[in-house]
Amino acid sequence: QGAVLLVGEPMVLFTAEQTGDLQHVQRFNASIAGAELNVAVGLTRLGRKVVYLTRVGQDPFGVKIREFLQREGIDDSQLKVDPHHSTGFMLKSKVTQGDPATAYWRAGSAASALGPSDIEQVDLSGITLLHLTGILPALSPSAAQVTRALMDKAHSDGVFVSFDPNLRPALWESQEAMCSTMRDLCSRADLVLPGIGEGEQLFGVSKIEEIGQAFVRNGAHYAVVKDGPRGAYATDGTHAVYVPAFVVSKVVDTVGAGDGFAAGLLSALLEGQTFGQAMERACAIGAMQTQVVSDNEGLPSPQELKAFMSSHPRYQA
Ligand code: KDG
Repeated sequence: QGAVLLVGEPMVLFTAEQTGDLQHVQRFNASIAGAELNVAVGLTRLGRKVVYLTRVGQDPFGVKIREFLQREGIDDSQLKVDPHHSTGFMLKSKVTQGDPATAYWRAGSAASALGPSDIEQVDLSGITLLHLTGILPALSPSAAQVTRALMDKAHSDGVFVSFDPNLRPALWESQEAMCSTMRDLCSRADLVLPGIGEGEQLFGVSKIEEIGQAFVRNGAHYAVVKDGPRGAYATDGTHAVYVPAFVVSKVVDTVGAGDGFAAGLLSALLEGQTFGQAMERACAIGAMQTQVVSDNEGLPSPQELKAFMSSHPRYQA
């Protein structure tokens, strides 16, 4: 079984233990975040071999991230310690409804110092799938070069590339720069995983079918469009399938749901499931991840996934 390679920025995440504006919170709980790392955790818990490539600083946060990878069983041989930059971290507010607020300390971080030299030696021979998101190219020009170079290398080595736009306007100097880079990167992926809002921002269309078509016309072979608590839609430009989401009684925190979705989809596709089946698993894990405050603690083992899927109803319009 081939491994999955993910590249991105890991951060220590301090989640508020009390509701309210971040500047007034007195207690925070430390865990680990990072979109690609969340997907890595999800895939590993479902039994895939996963390699995570990044840089961390020579500091306690870097050590904490390495220990986390080891505990989760993620291959850390491509985790480099950069003595000249620090590990990034972030705060997240606690909410009773809606999306939480976040604040980042990641400008000039070790991961933003990733550059072409970090991937020159990377051997893709044991890799089946490369998964990247739009966060990596937002970190710095050199990290954007890494994103493109890895995608090109994957293509020439016959490695399937999946890409989640994961738009983070706060990390870009302008909306135009973000959108043009994203359209270019999305055109280079085999599979893209946008949300509805991302389709609207990148292509100016808002119906789920139109968004799927726009991403395929832009160059991806498959688009799987996420519609949050309602479900997801996949198309290759000719065929299409819509899958309703799983209903949960209460959402605790939406962050990480898209990464859970990606882990579910990719793990199932790698096992040879159809897009329809893979999207069911994706929707289930996305919903499970909304039940916890951490960005990845809701990602299930195969047993937990099975139990969830057999005990939760599906969304009905
Ligand atoms: O998708 C979840 C991520 O947003 C979170 O874990 C932190 O990578 C992160 C980011 O940049 O927001």
